[in-house]
Amino acid sequence: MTTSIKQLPDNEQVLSGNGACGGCPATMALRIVGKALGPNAIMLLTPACAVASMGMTPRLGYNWPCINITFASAGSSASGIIHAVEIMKEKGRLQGEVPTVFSWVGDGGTYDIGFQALSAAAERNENIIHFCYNNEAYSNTGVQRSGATPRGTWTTTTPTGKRQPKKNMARLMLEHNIPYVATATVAYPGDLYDKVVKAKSIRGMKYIEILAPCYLGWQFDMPETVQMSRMAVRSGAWLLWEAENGKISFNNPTSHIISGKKEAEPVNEYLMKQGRFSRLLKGPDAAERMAEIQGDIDREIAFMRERAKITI
Ligand SMILES: Cc1ncc(C[n+]2csc(CCOP(=O)(O)OP(=O)(O)O)c2C)c(N)n1
Ligand code: SF4
Ligand SMILES: [Mg+2]
Repeated sequence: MTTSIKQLPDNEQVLSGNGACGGCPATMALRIVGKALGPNAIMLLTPACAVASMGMTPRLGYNWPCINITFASAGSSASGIIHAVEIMKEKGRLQGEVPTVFSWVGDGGTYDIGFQALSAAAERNENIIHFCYNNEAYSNTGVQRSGATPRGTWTTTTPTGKRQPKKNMARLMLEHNIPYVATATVAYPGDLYDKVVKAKSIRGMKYIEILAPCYLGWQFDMPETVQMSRMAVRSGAWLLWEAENGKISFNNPTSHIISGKKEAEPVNEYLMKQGRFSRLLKGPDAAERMAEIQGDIDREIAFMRERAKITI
């Protein structure tokens, strides 16, 4: 049974007065992650909105020891920290439980700039959790395209809409044969919470990616953040799944789409709600480009349906 929002614990690791935009989906997700991890954790951050949001020393918006590192080095820095704390524990220089070491990194820092170190940490099966909060762009620097930006999206570096499909980072992490990979999003907080609790209990490398619809980059009204997250899942543009030791299972409502019990909603309504697609959808080739986006989604659903049958 998925934990309900009412059952989430009261502890808060994200403090009030931090500098995130009101209603920021990444911060919303971090609150839930904090409830699952608790206070005994060390957080690593690469340059991103999450860093700009945390405030200026000596004030801090997050209730953990936080380390700001370079864009490229989340995987290697987190590896160093977990080795250090585990050795301290071994030598009796650390009392109590070894803290959870986790990276909180955007899609730019995960898909693109930090990929090499992350892939290497996964191959070494380091005992860390890498979270990617995916707002599908480099938001903190004014919305540039990333490897996570879907086809058709306007960004400042794709003014006529990105021509290429996004890559599937969670699937790439799965192919590293690590013990746990999961996807989540803010409209399903219990699902995210349960996945983080599970990840915390597993030794080795864990990767959790959270779709975070950012009103600023996606250009919709901020109160619709959760609705946008829900529409992404219902249209199949974002699939909720997890893989323990390579075995994939799907979570509701994605499981109904994968099993064929329910059809994914057509993507049009989801796209039309977002200003980042508006130029595209008003153009002369709108129907063709919308069909391309729908094609990307249908292909991914079909692929995951088949991929889930393979256990490595
Ligand atoms: C090597 C390097 N290149 C570029 C930058 C500038 N920069 C700071 S934050 C940022 C965007 C980060 O994007 P993402 O990781 O997706 O996080 P988001 O801003 O969307 O939260 C960029 C490009 C940097 N700090 N270091
Ligand atoms: S720009 Fe988007 S991701 Fe960044 S703080 Fe604002 S709402 Fe959050
Ligand atoms: Mg981003």
